[in-house]
Amino acid sequence: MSEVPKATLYTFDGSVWASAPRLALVEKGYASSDIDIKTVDLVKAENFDPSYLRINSKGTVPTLVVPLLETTSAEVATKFRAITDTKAILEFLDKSRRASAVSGDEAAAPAPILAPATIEGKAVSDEIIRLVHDASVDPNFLLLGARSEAELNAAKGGLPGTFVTNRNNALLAHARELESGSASKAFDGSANPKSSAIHENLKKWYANKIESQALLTSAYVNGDAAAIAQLTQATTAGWKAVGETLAKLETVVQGPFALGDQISLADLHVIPWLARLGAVATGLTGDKDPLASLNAVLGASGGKVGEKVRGLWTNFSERPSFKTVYGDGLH
Ligand SMILES: N[C@@H](CCC(=O)N[C@@H](CS)C(=O)NCC(=O)O)C(=O)O
Repeated sequence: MSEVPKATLYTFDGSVWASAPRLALVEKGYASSDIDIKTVDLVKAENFDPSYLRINSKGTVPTLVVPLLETTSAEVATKFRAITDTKAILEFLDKSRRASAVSGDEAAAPAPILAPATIEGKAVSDEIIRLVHDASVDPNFLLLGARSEAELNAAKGGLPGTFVTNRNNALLAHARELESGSASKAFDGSANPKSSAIHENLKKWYANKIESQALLTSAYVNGDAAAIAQLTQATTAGWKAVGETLAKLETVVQGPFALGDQISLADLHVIPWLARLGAVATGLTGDKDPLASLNAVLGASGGKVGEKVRGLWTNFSERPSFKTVYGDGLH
């Protein structure tokens, strides 16, 4: 008997947004055998491999590849669909395990429903998720950003430096490989029009990605003075925006969790965002308490972590899901 096709989660332990489905798997009570987990090492820039871009053309994690149920009969090869957006992945994981019967274990506790139950709740949830995913408060940029030349020099010697350098080298190497190699041939040796189109698309993809990384590359790798000035300005603006977003979150978070007494999908987006910002702030201040560090970093632009958000963090950090994902430290 052939095995039931499983979903695969492409993830990375140090990733902000891949932490959201990892929290969800624990909160929903998924067993480790329910979903295959594959690591895409972002520090080694594995997300830029052509083989990964075929799965997720954005080259980001998380990705959840799910079997399409209607094609699972024995005669038809199973088809798969890739979900490449964190919000959609969490919604899928929430719906797919609504009842304990999924694992065939009737004695297992029923999985909690994490989607908001009311229209008003959904509006609040969507707003919270939109706020923390906004490009102006991108936690990945704030990891790599620097508010001063001194901060940039410290970052160069640490993980951000390795990350920017590895990404740049990987992108240049992939682009070079495409320049030198010809498009793959069809079985009969003739030029395969489909693969040559793929080849051209990949070339464009790498060119665009290199362009989108130009500011970081110029500041970190080339030490370009204008790029450093632009990076420090953008980073200072980013932290100011974080303060403003925290103030908005304070008005929409219900307490003790995002939507009230029960955890919900919104918490699973807020926690990874706060965890990363807390980790970066801890690195900048040397203070072990992530929220105190965050307040210290935000202080310069008048921002702070309010009581509702602090309560959400404190309550959530007691949960087994948090300990599973952040047991080795915040990232
Ligand atoms: N909008 C996407 C963003 C995902 C994302 O930015 N993931 C980061 C890791 S937390 C990533 O893969 N970055 C790699 C890159 O952009 O090269 C989502 O919400 O899923």
